[in-house]
Amino acid sequence: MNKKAFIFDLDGVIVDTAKYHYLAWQKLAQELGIEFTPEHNEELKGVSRVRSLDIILELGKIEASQEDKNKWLFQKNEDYLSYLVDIDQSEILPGVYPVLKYLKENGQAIALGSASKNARPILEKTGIISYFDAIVDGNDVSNAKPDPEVFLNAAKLLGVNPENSIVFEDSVAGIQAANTANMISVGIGEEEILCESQFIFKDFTFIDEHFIDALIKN
Ligand code: B16
Ligand code: MG
Repeated sequence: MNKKAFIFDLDGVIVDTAKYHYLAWQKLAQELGIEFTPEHNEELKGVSRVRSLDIILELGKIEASQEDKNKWLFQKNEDYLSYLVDIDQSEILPGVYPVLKYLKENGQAIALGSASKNARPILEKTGIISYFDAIVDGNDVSNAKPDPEVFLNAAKLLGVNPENSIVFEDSVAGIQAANTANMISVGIGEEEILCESQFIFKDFTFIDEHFIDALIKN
């Protein structure tokens, strides 16, 4: 049997926590008097917390001390975590669960490849952590997406070559990371934004078993 590595990004792919990141960043931006729109937020998807703050401060042309930055990073994360208190499996995006189940039933290797340092509690709360044979998150990497480190580590942990790995991603930085890693990139979201991905689907409800079978066989 062909064994491939299926690597899932978290925010915006498995769960819709991207909206909570947005709300938490927007609150901080407002407090700092910076205009922060959903368009700006696209640039933050898949990007580390530290880099996200820098992007927002650049937007507002604000130069800050490390002390202030640490304070704002903490505050943003506290606000973000407050949205996660009550999350459960209803937060899993449509079509994701059947794909995870199908992959498991067909003996495929599954990993998480996320920039988030909050990934594990999210997988636990949504009840799907047992589907993952490996988890690589923001606590495990030194180079953020678009660097391929997170996906290369995930494939390595699964014992599968990058060429036999498939990445599901909703961010431009993540698609670039997958392409650089020499993996198959599957964009989840809008075609205009994720035009660098090899395949693109609006969401997981458009991914059927034939597509998964083809990825496994080829
Ligand atoms: P945290 P992903 C990313 O997760 C988010 O897309 C990005 O917006 C966020 O800044 C980053 O995680 C860090 O998250 O603050 O929880 O450590 O999409 O790579 O799963
Ligand atoms: Mg994402």
